[in-house]
Amino acid sequence: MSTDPQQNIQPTPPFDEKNDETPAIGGGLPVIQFWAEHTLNPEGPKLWKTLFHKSACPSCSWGTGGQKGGFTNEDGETLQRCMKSVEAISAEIKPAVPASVFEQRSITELQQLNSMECDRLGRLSFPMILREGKSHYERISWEEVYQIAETAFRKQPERVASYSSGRAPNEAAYLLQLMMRTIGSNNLADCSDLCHAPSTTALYEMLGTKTSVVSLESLKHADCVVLIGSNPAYNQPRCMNELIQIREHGGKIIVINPIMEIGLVKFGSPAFPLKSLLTGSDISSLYLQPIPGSDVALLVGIQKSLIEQNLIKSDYLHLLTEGSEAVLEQARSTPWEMITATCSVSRAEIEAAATLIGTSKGVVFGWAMGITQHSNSVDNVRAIVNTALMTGNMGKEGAGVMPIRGHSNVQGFGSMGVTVELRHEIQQALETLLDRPLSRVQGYHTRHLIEAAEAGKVDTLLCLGGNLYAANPDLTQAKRALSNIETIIYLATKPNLGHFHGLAKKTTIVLPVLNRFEQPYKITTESGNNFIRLSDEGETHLKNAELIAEVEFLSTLAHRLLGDYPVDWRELQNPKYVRHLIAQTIPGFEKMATIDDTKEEFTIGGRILTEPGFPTPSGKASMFVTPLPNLTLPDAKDFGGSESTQGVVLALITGRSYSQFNTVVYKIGDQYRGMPHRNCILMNRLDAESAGLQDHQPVTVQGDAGKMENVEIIYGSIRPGAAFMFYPEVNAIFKARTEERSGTPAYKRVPVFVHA
Ligand SMILES: Nc1nc2c(c(=O)[nH]1)N[C@H]1C(S)=C(S)[C@@H](COP(=O)(O)OP(=O)(O)OC[C@H]3O[C@@H](n4cnc5c(=O)[nH]c(N)nc54)[C@H](O)[C@@H]3O)O[C@H]1N2
Ligand SMILES: Nc1nc2c(c(=O)[nH]1)N[C@H]1C(S)=C(S)[C@@H](COP(=O)(O)OP(=O)(O)OC[C@H]3O[C@@H](n4cnc5c(=O)[nH]c(N)nc54)[C@H](O)[C@@H]3O)O[C@H]1N2
Ligand code: SF4
Ligand SMILES: [Mo]
Repeated sequence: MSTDPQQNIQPTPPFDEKNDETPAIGGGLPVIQFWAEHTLNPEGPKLWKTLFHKSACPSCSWGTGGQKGGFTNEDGETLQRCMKSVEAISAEIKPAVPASVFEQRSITELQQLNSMECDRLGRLSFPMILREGKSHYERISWEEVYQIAETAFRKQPERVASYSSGRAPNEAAYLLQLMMRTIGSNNLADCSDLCHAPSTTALYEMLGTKTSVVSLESLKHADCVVLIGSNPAYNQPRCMNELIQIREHGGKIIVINPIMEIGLVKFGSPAFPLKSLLTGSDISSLYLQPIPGSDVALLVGIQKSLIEQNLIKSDYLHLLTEGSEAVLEQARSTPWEMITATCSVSRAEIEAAATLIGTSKGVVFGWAMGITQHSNSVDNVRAIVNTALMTGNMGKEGAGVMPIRGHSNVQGFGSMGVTVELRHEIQQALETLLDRPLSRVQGYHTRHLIEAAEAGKVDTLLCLGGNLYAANPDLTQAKRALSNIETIIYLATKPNLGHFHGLAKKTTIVLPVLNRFEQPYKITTESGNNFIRLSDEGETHLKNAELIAEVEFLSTLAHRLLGDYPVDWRELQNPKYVRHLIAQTIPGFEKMATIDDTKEEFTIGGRILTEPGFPTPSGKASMFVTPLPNLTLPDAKDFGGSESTQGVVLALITGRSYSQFNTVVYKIGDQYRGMPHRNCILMNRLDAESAGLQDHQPVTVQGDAGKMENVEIIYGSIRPGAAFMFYPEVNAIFKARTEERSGTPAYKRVPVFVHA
């Protein structure tokens, strides 16, 4: 390992096997090619118009666009629009699905479509219904939609539920929870339950806040970033610009990830065409590749080394935290052998990471699904926060903890109260607004919703976007659960697997909605960096279509159910009035009341911590001991394999390809991991060879709920013992093991048996 501070500490990450297909850098020219293909073709003008529209990028939570223009980030910097945004917009400006598709194709035929084929059908443009016993979706009038919805929502409140996905605006999110809570239901399941819920849980109990404490501006001041279980080169590409600049200023990036993601080693960014695009900029200074699910061990190792190197900020801990002694004692007393045996990263590498963290002026810790989608995910987040606190990296510029969020408004949904863990202050404010106590019955998060539905406890489900069916583990169970619900109403922009497989017992309705940049009025969204963006009015390219704004649908339904009491639901058809209620009831959102006049986009009050102190009752942060996980895998015979079956049991990571957005696949392959199609498994050569398997061989991947056949082995830069496959397809083969407190499934450590 190099000790020159300007150099990468390693020449290459430990497991960096390239295959024939993998490029030398992430990003780079293919990105420009993609832009050219999309903007120079016949849809080009429509695409440019949307890119320049003053609206927030619909894709990821990093946040781009809004009032300062489609290419501007929250720091006012331009050229901040990435090709993932183009990919998402391009999918939205497609023509409508011809009515004949639903007239001619039965539900059985529609069920043959894969994710990409569903999306490519086009935009939904009229309301439709699949009636009990019928074989086809048929067109339905809005009046009948409302009649059915009204009847369905008049069931016992505990038997009514919603699920949502973070693309709709804040105003729709707020209305959804207000309507649900007013009718007496707390069943507000949300995609964040499958995503960053463990971050929310741990951050709230430790720091008294539920989101990132770092603003984009503050991130720029960091001289070290620890990026754990997050792949922004694929999923938040503009975050890469920040990492590039931090490196250029002499800062360090530590990546912790079982897969060597090429874009996290070197990334060519179009924002820096001369210095970065072609050759790529260095990203990782140090790349650690632990066993999936072992991050707590690695972080405790870093803590141990910080203690040994005398790099702990004892005064800070004494003044600003509670519980540090037990945490330090755990690190001191955990033997190195146990740490390195659990995470399989060498002591030297762990010590190198600790030195960088402990000697930097400001460290930001960023993480995503590699941390949250584990059965010990809350401990994972706790261990990150503990490490940040021990080194005094909280409550100052250029330091802190930064969960890197998912959908473009998923954080907004949480802020608006779409959660089963409502903050006490918001509950009280809502009770004052509604002039009645809210129900105290514990609501269903997403996994509890599936279990309750399976047990026949749910009559009505409203899905505000998303794909509840395909996002869940064990698709057979998901299908069965949804088929026990009497009425399901989907609000969506595009058809997806859920509309054809997630069918209700009696009535399934699919309603076409306007997307982010087509709304007839201004709407707001919240980025992962706690910044509120205002999107201008827009229009849809779909002529004679019956698209509805989510806000209009929800307020109309609420008005039919509840009339003018306790709020005038009809007036809430205008999002401007919803913003007044938000300002009145959600802490930190006071500026929402005037945003229509001022057009001032803003950072939510109380979220960014740049001064010592925490928004907890004591003003101190709480630290918690994080037990090391026990990471055994089942035996081949537990999967029904015989002694003679050639195969290997691995910890399977399930996640995103370069060309998909969650359950929606845009392109078949993953060019940066060298995986040519969807039915591949990325494996380390050593694992394959140990089982007598080889590159490109078709194998069976067996989970505890099913198997996938003819899966092609692809050798790649993944550590031994781990493998990687694409979701949502792989969700067919494993059952949900979830983290207890947050309910988030362990999608990143799925035991599988890979055999010939
Ligand atoms: N283009 C695009 N953008 C997206 C999305 C998309 O699908 N497409 N999805 C959005 C959503 S909802 C979300 S939540 C985010 C997801 O963004 P990410 O969390 O970045 O995405 P994932 O592919 O799930 O996995 C992240 C990384 O975790 C690593 N990992 C897996 N297991 C472990 C582990 O045990 N420890 C460590 N340290 N690392 C591990 C994987 O190798 C992978 O590189 O992106 C958002 N943005
Ligand atoms: N195995 C495995 N499973 C996973 C994950 C994993 O890493 N591995 N990740 C999990 C994570 S992090 C998440 S967040 C979930 C994602 O779960 P979801 O959020 O439920 O799924 P999406 O695929 O994002 O939903 C896509 C659909 O949203 C609809 N949509 C898009 N834009 C709009 C809009 O503006 N308004 C409305 N009303 N609808 C819209 C479209 O119909 C589109 O088909 O999946 C989870 N499942
Ligand atoms: S990084 Fe995310 S928010 Fe920014 S342009 Fe790309 S997809 Fe949109
Ligand atoms: Mo997510």
